[in-house]
Amino acid sequence: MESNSASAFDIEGYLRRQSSIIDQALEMQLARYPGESQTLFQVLRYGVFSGGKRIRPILTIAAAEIFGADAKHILPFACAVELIHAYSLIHDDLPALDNDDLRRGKPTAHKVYGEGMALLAGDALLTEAFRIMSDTQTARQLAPEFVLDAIRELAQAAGALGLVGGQALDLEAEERDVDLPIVEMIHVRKTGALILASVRIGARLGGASDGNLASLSRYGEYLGLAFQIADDLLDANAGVAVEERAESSRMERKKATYPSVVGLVIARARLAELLQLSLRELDGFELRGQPLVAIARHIAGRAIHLDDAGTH
Ligand code: GRG
Repeated sequence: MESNSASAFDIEGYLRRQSSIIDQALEMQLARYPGESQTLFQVLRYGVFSGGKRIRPILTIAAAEIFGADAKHILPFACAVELIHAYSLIHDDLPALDNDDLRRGKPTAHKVYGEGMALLAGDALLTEAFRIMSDTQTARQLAPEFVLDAIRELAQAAGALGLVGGQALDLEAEERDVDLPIVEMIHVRKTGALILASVRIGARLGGASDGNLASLSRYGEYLGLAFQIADDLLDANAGVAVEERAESSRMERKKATYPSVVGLVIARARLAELLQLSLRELDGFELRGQPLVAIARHIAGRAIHLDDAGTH
């Protein structure tokens, strides 16, 4: 039995509505960089408006709304989270890192605009995120200590102990065999840190008590790991054994993934366990926690219900 019910919640509709609100807010935040003027601005927009699901900023808004926050005050911070995500993907796709030609079914930024421009667009997005959060207009709407907390949370998640550190560990792991604790550590930093920060930033800006922040932090931690395991399970192409996935760039580069270390069955069981653990943390929020419940189920659900051939 799942510990929190969200069966009546229309998650598809909710995600659609929220991602359109976030797209509009991103348009507003990036309005100073008109797409047509300078190549750098075109690359920025290419990275941000190319079909991302906006899961992280949606988590930020959903966490803040638990505590009755007005989404319009939270949106700049949600945008900042998405810009960090967009930067990380542009840089991750570069030849020096994952060397990917496609992202969301489209040519990667460096394939379209060249490596130098893609590198600079990532740098600009990273910096822009912090400009947006520290903008005086934005900061005036909220208590200064909340704004500072949000900035620190995002800096921590993006930095050497988060995304960048996780990516560095991942790079080193290509050179050697890795065990499960190492794979988890990479996932927790590379993928989990930003998802955790997305939830914590929303909770902090919403004014969560210490106890509620602790529950939501555990939810974010479980969800962050679940997100990566689900992604790796979905990536284990339909009908092809994990060991044989030659066409996936992650496998070509001998990337450490959860299914490749423990196998599909155990990875799926771990994902189901993480989903239950994350949902348990939301029990106390009752109806107000429904969006977060539904998001966790949405992220984990598709990958848990894959069969061994990788089909639904
Ligand atoms: C380059 C500093 C730096 C970090 C890179 C995020 C990352 C670290 C690498 C990206 C590649 C990868 C496999 C990341 C794991 C996280 C993940 C599954 C990202 C994709 O997230 P989605 O599905 O992306 O939310 P969309 O396309 O919806 O925006």
